[in-house]
Amino acid sequence: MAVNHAESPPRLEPGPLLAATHNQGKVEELKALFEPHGFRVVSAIELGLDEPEETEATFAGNALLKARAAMRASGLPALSDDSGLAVTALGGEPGIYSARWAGEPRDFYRAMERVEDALQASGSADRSAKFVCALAVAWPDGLEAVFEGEVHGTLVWPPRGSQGFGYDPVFVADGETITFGEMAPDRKHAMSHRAAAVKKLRAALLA
Ligand code: ITT
Repeated sequence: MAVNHAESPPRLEPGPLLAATHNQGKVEELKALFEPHGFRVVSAIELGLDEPEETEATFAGNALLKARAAMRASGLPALSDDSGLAVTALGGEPGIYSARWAGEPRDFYRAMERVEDALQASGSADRSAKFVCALAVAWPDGLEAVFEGEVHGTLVWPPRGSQGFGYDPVFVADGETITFGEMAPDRKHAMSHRAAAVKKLRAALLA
């Protein structure tokens, strides 16, 4: 899905690209996905930008909010990523609250355990889930665009693997036997929710 708030959004010109995220795992993945196309990804962490409060109710809304805040703080076109794990038997939770389920300071083993406990308590045998990623771009002239990607799979317990970040060690994509946590980064990048969103963004905004 591409929700273009612009009649015809400008092209993204290869060069420096401000990644409006404070999550180092996302920065690494956005680098791997964009740098082969001529971009040099600079993150909000490197620029010391403030982290805005995520007050919207959707992935796309929060992605736009983060891109807008970084664009205003830097004066540069900004790319943000709002993403999360939506578990079918939990009615889509933790969804936009995926980072918040890890508490402060963030502890993703605890977040994965919380998902597993909720699944057990639900009594459901359905362990299906999906990762969702909304990528938003905000330009200094006020134009904006959002692109969403998903990957469907199953949750396993206990967690397996130390690659990736967040909930990767409990997620097995459909058709795979190993978790994203056990998978080489290039292979995850060929099938992930983030890669699906990047593909749509590239088709719309890159020459
Ligand atoms: P920013 O807002 O600064 O970008 P964040 O970590 O707070 O960083 P989100 O609010 O979008 O980002 O939270 C998304 C969470 O969902 C993230 O912290 C991960 O735990 C999880 N997540 C998203 N994509 C993931 C992926 O590819 N693999 C594993 N977990 C992922």
